[in-house]
Amino acid sequence: MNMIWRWYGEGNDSISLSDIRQIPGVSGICWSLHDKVAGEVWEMERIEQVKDLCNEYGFHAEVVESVNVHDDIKIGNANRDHYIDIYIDTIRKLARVGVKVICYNFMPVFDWTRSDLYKRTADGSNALFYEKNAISDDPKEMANRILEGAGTFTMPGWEPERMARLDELFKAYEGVTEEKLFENLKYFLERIMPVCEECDVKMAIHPDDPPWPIFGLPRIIRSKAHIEKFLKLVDNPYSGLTLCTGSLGPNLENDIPDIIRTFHDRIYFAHIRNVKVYDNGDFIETSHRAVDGNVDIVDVIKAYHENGFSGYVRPDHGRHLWGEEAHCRPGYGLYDRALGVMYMLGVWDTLEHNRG
Ligand SMILES: [Mn+2]
Repeated sequence: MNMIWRWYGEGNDSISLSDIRQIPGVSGICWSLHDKVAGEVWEMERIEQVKDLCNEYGFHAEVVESVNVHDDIKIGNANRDHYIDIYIDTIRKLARVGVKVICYNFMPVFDWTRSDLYKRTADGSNALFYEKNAISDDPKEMANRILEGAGTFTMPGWEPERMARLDELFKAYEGVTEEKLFENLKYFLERIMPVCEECDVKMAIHPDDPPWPIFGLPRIIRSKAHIEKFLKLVDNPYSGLTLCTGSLGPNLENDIPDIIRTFHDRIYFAHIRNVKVYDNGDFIETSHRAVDGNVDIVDVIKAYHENGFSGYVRPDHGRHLWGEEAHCRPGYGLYDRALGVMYMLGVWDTLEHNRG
């Protein structure tokens, strides 16, 4: 298990690399050029800057999350080859600084979705919350709420420039069914796979969050059956998974330890987090501890351990603790994610100890 930490970059994160260095067991940084919109060229100089900065603090920079896929590729229109060429250029550049895994998603229009970014919980902490009834039928209202809640931070997947074009985007996705979206994903992967093989960079798709269709848009990576279909779509070891327990978790039919045991050899990046699902289908993000939510995190770690998992792992999100919500990114405070790292390593070390 190669424990890493998602960091948004200098001036764009409340947490510093020197803070992260003090968390036991974190060996690398998961990063991106967050000011780049999908389809934009990544300059070699900027890439090298981040890599050098991470190295300065003793971290590797082998995982990028994300290189976002342009809507034209997901829609499958005439411009897609142009944007795939740019994507290929980015893969090649990232390989030059030693990047091994690129996380991406294939969700139409919206990335992750929540109704409340700072839901107060009984113990006084707060966390990301999804209230089914609060997700209105109007995607613009949803977008405004996320943008207001995020304050001065730009949230990945919720860039104001894209949100301003919502009507246009929804119109462009008309006719893009689940089947069509799978076809467009296949086209994209078939074009980039030769470059991934040549550069030894693995693509790791992130599941849809939440794991069901929203606003009538298709979502194709949200269950064991969808994942199986995806892996067969382009059956190449360079096309694999970012297995996010927090994204699959809100659907209680998803048996996540079973999914890990089934597909472990195609999982290159593990996102680990717990969620508590209420009887009415609402859910809230909780601490990593297994008893605090519906995802059996102990069994998740066991499933990785018994398969000798040597890929990258990160705490996915965390609650906001001890007042840090005043300045941290929603879901990306320091304390709860650091506690999550220690919980995961505690389980892992115990399993290692017992094996010896
Ligand atoms: Mn995730």
